[in-house]
Amino acid sequence: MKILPSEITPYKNYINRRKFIKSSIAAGVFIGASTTLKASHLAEDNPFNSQLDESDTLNTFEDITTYNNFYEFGMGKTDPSENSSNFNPKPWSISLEGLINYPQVLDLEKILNKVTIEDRVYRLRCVEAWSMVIPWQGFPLAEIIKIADPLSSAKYIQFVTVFRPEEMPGQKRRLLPWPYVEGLRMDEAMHPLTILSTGLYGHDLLNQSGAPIRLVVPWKYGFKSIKSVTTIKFVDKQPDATWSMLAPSEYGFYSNVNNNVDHPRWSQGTERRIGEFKRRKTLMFNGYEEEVSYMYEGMDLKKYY
Ligand SMILES: Nc1nc2c(c(=O)[nH]1)N[C@H]1C(S)=C(S)[C@@H](COP(=O)(O)O)O[C@H]1N2
Ligand SMILES: [Mo]
Repeated sequence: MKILPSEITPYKNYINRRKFIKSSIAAGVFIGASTTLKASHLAEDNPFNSQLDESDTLNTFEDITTYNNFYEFGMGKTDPSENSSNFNPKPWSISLEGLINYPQVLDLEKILNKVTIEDRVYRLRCVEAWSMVIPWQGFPLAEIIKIADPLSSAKYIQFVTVFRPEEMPGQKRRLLPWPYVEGLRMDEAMHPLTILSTGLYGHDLLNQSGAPIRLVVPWKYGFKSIKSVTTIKFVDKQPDATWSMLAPSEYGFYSNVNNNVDHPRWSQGTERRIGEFKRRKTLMFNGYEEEVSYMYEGMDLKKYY
């Protein structure tokens, strides 16, 4: 798909614009004029983003929207941007199901009226050992969980991607068992770092990025960040997740970024940042260790990979 220049906010303008927007963003990340993010430029009341390395640089809008994994549109990295123009993400609704007090189908518009969109600059680390730094717009998943009001028996959440083979050519082939599904433990789902994203670089998500709404869990391998979510189901047992179902010895349910636990076929010790040539050392929990490691205390992360 061709992106019309008029449709996107060029990332340099985005950064300048963000510099001048203040009160409208509740926990907005303050981004300096340069594209290099320095900890000192980040809002003090947003401790989650202060993990950004001095050496982290935002990936360009171009990189973020033309190098994707979204098998519903094909297996190649440029397939999602090339094959997703027939996907229509509007209107959209999300079905809240399972062990909750308020099962309902919610229009996305209604959801967006109830939440505050925040800026969250996160690293995304793919299990294939490449990574990006992405300025997302979104809101904590916890806000949807509050609306659903889970019963105490709800221990996990399963997420389901829309199934529309007429609009998603990859779904006409058996590349994966469709629809794509993913899951989180309830504490992971409630964690303030976990967001549902509706945009990046100040622009609504393009189809290839998971329009109109996708999960982002920055301390886990990219495949946990399921795209184009239509169903959020609260369950009492660890739910199926597409990649761990397909190849349980390669992809675990937790899939926390862990430089000490290699993929059976390659090392997870280093990664290639898209747009760079040198390899970087992969950080434990993708650099979010301080915020998230407490959830895995006492767990053998080699067993629960
Ligand atoms: N529905 C769906 N969600 C998905 C995928 C997919 O194939 N289908 N790929 C995952 C993988 S492997 C990664 S690395 C991220 C990539 O997100 P990005 O294209 O925004 O970088 O999306 C994840 N979410
Ligand atoms: Mo991935």
